[in-house]
Amino acid sequence: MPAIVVLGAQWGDEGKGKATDQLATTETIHYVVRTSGGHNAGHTIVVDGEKFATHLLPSGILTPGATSVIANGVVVSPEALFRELDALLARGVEVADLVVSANAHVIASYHSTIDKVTERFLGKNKIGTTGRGIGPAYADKVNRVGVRVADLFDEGILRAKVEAALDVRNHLLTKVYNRRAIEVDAAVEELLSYAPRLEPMVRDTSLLLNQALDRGETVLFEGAQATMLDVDHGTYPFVTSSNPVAGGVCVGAGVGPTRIDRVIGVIKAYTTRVGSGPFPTELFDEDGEKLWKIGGEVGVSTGRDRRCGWYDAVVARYASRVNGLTDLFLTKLDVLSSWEKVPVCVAYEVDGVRHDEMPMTQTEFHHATPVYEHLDGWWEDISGCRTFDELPVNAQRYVLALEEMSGTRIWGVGVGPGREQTLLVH
Ligand code: 2SA
Ligand code: GDP
Ligand code: MG
Repeated sequence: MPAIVVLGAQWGDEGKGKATDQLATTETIHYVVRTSGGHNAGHTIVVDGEKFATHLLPSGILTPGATSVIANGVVVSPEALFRELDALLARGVEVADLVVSANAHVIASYHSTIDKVTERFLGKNKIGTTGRGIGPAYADKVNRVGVRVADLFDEGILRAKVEAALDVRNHLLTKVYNRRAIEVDAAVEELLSYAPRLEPMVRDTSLLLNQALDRGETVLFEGAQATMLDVDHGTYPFVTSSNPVAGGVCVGAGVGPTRIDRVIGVIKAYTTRVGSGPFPTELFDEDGEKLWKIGGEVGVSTGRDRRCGWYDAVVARYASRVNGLTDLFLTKLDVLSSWEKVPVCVAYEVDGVRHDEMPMTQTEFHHATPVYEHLDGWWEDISGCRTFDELPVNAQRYVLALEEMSGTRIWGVGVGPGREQTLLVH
């Protein structure tokens, strides 16, 4: 299987880090590639009881022998990149080789300032961003005033680009937000300071990856954020500013769609969401609190509490469709032990009309209420199960019912955060 995509099928934090790591332990992976987002991601991997969190770095950084790639579609904060690398090195981790695309856009500290100021300005209408500057950096890219990694190595070009970017930004900051202007000299100096350490990592990553695929090597594209946070296919405007869906992988890596062999959607056995925006199965009762508590639902990058709700098969079917999923990897089944009945959303009702598929408009989605089917629960602790057959029969039935409702085969099931806590279903 030379080109495999792993992506989020819900609103993020489904366990993509664990799924990526799982693949890396069962197959020889030559490259692990990030293609969208930035250090707003937080992917957790637990190896021999030791916990690691990656943000901008691909999880493959922990897989010796695999090269980690930050491709053109990513927005790169050099400051966050080095901070993350240094933290791993300080823990004595053997980090894999890392390459960064010359065409990736750069996040400077002014992007993060603008992100936070904008959120404050929006008040109760805020998106609930991570404040990492992701949206402003992608906005500069699309406005054609972005700074790319290659620009850090030519001071003249860098200065001209920063001037162009700050011209627009400073107008907004001073005239609309009533803030001080950002100084061009300070911004250029900040960005130039990263150049010497970054330069040896910079490559044409599209060429690198296509050549690797030509040789028959295995490339794993590791998604960040998720389908429902996609700027086109998610709950706009409560989304991130990139395309975390499967199609975004091709754009974000410079790899054609005909090269992708397998697309794995990672999905929790229930649902969580961070930040603002609609979430039909969200719970505001003791069940929600129980999921939050047992699931440990706290953001890996910002420490924010995640909103919790039941599994939503409409979202799963939608994710299968827009991503062309070949498999699902179902995580956190262990969290559901100890419910008499487990509700699963099979459709929505919008203004008295039943919707079996995602409603066409966001207005309808905001008004969607879940139609639940109640599946039999189980009480046993399943975190020690290592084969599908060892699961209590109701847990097996739950997995198979989800598979049927979601329309995509479930390849693996997570029963705990550890590398070994995975069951293969098929
Ligand atoms: P942004 O910062 O512009 O990308 O925010 C826009 C929306 O995207 C959501 N978002 C996320 N949702 C879940 N997990 C994310 N990563 C971290 C993690 C989150 C954390 O893996 O734990 O630590 O808080 C992530 N990144 C972006 C965000 O909540 C906004 O709704
Ligand atoms: P990602 O952003 O999709 O990589 O997911 P996060 O790392 O943000 O959040 C997933 C959380 O669930 C992490 O704390 C993981 O260690 C944990 N996790 C992943 N799979 C399982 C599982 O099957 N069971 C349990 N209990 N925890 C899991
Ligand atoms: Mg996460």
